[in-house]
Amino acid sequence: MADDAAAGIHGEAIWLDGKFVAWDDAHVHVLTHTLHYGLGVFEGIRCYRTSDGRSAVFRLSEHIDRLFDSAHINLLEIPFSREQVLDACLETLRRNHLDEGYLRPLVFLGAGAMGLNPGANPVRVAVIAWEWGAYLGEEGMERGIRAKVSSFSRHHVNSKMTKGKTCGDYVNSILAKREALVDGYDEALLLDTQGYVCEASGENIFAVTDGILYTPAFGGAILGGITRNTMLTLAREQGLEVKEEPITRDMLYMSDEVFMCGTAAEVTPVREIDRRMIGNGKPGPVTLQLQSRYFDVVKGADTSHSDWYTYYSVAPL
Ligand code: PPE
Repeated sequence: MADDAAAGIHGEAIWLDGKFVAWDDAHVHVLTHTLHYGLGVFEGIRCYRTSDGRSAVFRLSEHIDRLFDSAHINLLEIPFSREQVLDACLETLRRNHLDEGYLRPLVFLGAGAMGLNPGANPVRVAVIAWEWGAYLGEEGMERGIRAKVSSFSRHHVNSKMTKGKTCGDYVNSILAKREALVDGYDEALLLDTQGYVCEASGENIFAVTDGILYTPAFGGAILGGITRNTMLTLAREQGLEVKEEPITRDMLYMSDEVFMCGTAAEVTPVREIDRRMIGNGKPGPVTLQLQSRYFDVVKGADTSHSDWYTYYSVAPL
């Protein structure tokens, strides 16, 4: 497909509604309900080649659980079991010969009725996999990125809910991201409707001040990031004091360190926000330590969390 080719994404096979179809045959009808109204849910999952030569999906069962939670929140009944979707993820990696990469399970409403009562439309499921490098760039990963507080607020918790990874939510993320890029920044930071720091367009946010790690609480308008949970776990293990509480934008400006994290973005330092340098403008010691521990853990150099891996193998081409 021309669009996919332009994006550099192409593979062998896509799992669609219970069976594999060739990559170029994974079409949907233009009456696909989600295409019109955005009610669908998805996941983003990474897998890594580990130190011992095997490949492992990172925190697969937590991502599958969140996919089902997202569907539940949105009254979408997935016509497959958790186990079936989990197996589909592993088989999609094998069929596409990916010993490292990114998985995208997508639950969407198919064609049928139009209008805002999609009760009878089929709930469809796809699993796609591709290679994905550093989401915010290699340079950003090493030197830190420049972020801008967006003119767009994150969704209010009751305008639409915020704990599901819902397709339509990403209009808000795309508006914020494009605004940030057009204005010469790398990423957008969104405040909630009360004005407190919420999250970035596709990442959760952390700040370090006087050795204490701060991040907005799960009970706010944030997505409950699985990487966020990993960082909190690793930070506590390293004896860091962690505070999940409201953060203002000026608290970020005054922080010693700021970083963002997410499955795609992994752990990316922030060196500047709104033309204010963060700390000395370089990734700080706490960020660097957590970033390196994160990569050790996901790549299996540090196996202290062996329950976070689902190993799989890919036949050589
Ligand atoms: N907040 C948002 C809004 C978000 O989209 C993500 C993930 C996170 C936080 C971090 O969540 P987690 O991955 O569980 O740590 N964003 C996904 C989609 C990125 C995309 O461009 O597509 C991702 O990182 O996979």
